[in-house]
Amino acid sequence: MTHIQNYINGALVAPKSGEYLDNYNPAKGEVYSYIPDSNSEDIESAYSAAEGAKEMWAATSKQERSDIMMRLAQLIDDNAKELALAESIDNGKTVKLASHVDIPRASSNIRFFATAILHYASESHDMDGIAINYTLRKPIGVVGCISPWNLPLYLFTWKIAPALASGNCVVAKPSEVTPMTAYLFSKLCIEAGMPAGVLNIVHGLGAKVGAAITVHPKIKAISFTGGTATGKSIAAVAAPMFKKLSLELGGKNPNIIFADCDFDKALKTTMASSFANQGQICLCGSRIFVERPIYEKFRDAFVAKTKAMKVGNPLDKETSIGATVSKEHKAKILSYVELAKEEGGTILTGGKEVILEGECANGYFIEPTIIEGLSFDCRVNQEEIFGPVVTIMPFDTEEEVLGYANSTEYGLAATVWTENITRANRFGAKLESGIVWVNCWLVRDLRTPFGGVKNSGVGREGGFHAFNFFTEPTNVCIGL
Ligand code: TXE
Repeated sequence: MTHIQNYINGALVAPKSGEYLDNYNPAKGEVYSYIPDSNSEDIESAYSAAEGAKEMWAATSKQERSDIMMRLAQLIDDNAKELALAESIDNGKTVKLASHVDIPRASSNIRFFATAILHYASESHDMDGIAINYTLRKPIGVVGCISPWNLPLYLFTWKIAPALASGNCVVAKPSEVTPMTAYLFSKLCIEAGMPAGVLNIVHGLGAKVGAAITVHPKIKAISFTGGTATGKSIAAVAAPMFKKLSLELGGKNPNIIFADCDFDKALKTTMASSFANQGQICLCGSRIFVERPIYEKFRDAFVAKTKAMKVGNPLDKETSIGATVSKEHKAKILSYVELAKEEGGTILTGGKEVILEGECANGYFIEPTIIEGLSFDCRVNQEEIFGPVVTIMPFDTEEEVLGYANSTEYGLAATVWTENITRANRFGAKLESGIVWVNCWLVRDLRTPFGGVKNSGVGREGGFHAFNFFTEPTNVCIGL
């Protein structure tokens, strides 16, 4: 079985401890590879490699940095089939989703920032003959990128691409739950001619390796995507060290469907926004609010389509719901279904684990689940479940549903379905959310600011926002 290696100073190396952790295939519930059980010593050697390369990389022209990254993007495309299969096996998502979303977006991320850097500029301020100011935007130096298990290569590249393009060297830690594609990616970095030390990938446990990055005195910025609780612990360490922090955290996103919506489009898209990636996307709409005149019609159609979804082997092209990512996460999701019953909910469909025949008999599968009859402020409607579980309820007025939508501690993304564009603009502006989709979901322009408010995070990724995070401005004022 594969022993995943760290990627440090341009080479694939074993962890200094020589220790490895089990890496599971969630569709089979079995160990299929091993991941380095790295520690702070591995982080120190990754940091030293990055420190040793940072002057060179910062002095490398934007065009040369872009060229290397474009070669890397092409190598992702050339190896898309192998990467999609690896992502599916490692995460439990369908190979269909990995092929259509995860891997193409990984190369888009690299390509987008490799080209955006060629257009990134700053500003100058003329003081009417007294002085002229110009702003330099210099790379920070060595930065830390920590990414989660739900969209492994997609979110890993989303973080490292702007950091690298803007001239930083990176110490990166993918999730220990899904390390495989970052490992395969490191081999592509070698093939693309990425200079040694520019990108370093250290695998291992968050509390050991992620924490070692966060606390390292010379890693001056941390870009993190993951759970809100983890985000809090990272901030507690990094803030007193005056590190720059980008935190993309959890969500509990409302999907608000007005009676004047395009019914068929709203229903079709709600299937995806509810259950894509087994509901393990921070942007999924897990709280569905439907205006009363169409509530029963929508609810019944939604339940019928959900019952028809196939839970199965993620490698089977007929499968629409794959495995949840781990035994522990499956148990967490099912515990919320039990809580929903205690809080007075009715399970309209799903709610149980699925035991498949054959090679996936020990996998971590859950039925897509719809729950009705809960109050807007119960725990199941306030806490992030991060699984194929949604709640649905009717509403009568805009004010009522706005209160429901804004009632959680989160504010990442919201979806609004209405053909009334005046209402869409008025209502959308009142939502406490970093992203509002109207009559669509997960439509992504990589130039736009991406991130949440409240407990969904701090800062914005995407486009020049990402470059602003990974650079430090210096204002130079020339007296005339
Ligand atoms: O995230 P974690 P997980 C939510 C979702 C999920 C919960 C936990 O609710 O159930 O977060 O998921 C590293 N210092 N989202 O376990 O634990 C860890 O190794 C530094 C939403 O994936 O936050 C991994 O690489 N690093 C989210 C990364 O942090 C630490 C997507 C994320 O791990 C660390 C995924 C520490 N103390 C989960 N502890 C989204 N917004 O997309 C862990 N890590």
